[in-house]
Amino acid sequence: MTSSPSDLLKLLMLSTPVGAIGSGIGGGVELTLSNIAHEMIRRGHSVKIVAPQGSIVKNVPVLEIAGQVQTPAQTQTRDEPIILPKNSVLANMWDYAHQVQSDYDLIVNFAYDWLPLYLTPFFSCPIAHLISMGSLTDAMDSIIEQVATNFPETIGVHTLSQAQTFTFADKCRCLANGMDLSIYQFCAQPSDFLAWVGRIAPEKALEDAVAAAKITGIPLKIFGFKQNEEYWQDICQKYADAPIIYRGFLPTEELQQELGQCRALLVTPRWVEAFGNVAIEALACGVPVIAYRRGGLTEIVKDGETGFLVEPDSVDGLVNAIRNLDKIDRRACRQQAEVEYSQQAMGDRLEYWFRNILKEVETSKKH
Ligand code: HBI
Repeated sequence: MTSSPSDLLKLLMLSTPVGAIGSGIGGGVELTLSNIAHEMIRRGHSVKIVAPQGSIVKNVPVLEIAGQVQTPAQTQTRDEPIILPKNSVLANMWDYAHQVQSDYDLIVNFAYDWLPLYLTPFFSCPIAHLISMGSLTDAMDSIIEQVATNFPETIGVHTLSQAQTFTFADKCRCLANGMDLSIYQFCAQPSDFLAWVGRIAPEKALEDAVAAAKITGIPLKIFGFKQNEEYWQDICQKYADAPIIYRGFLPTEELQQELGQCRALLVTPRWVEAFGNVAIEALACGVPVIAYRRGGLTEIVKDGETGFLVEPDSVDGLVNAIRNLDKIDRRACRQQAEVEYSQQAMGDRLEYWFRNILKEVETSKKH
């Protein structure tokens, strides 16, 4: 049953297959999915989430699917073939979606995986794909391009810089991101800490933030899931005397409590961050963001106003920015989050995207 673009929608949202929602393995996309689900429900749409066993999303029905989790795409080489394990949770999730698709107006895919994109032409229900990372592998690039070409409007991304990592940037719809800012408390008077938040893995270059903490002598609080234990151990060995405190992977409520008290968030990506949820979380608490001038962060941080954009991979650049932090007004940081990244602002962008997809379906039916 398809609805006209202006009605309330029955939405089926399929999560990332790399791990349960709430485990942290899914990184930013876990938060993105939960925020979007909450905002769509607030607007009166009905939402059901399909996700790996053990997934939890507050106040949203989750259908948990068993099966073997998927290899994280960012650990793969560019020419790596598509890998589907036995009893793949990804395949099981999409088998379920195929069975129930006639109960929904739109399926929203949050997985950065080949299968959902390949299956798109075999579904009668329209599918909106929220692509959560930049270009990583040839197989993914070509299947995303195929869907972007054959199903116009259905490829959503977070930022222009993320879209520009693909050759078909013009076919991608930029959505930015957004979150429930009421969870994030503004903190005017910080303690003498710096913060780093994210999956602890090589592409996030935590070592640069640790090096900057060592040089400035300002303790660095590290929050996030230890995705790569060996990488963590290497940093601890190489920077044995750096003032770092590992705080673990905290739920949003606790994270924002500690993050808000920091003087700045350091964001040190080696890769093109599609967006930078952690940067919005920091801004929402009034915490300036010091980030490499690379990827999605360049479209978030207002250099000199809500933080600093520094020369990519330059620890000295980070140190210099840290020494200029008193130039930043913490209220300007909170203000930017409210204007650009509220749940409502994201909800408007999402609804507009969904309605364009459904309009496109209507028009293509007429021809
Ligand atoms: N890898 N295969 C795969 N599928 C995903 O959905 C995925 C991933 N790696 C990382 C990831 N999702 C998220 O952490 C980012 O999209 C934010």
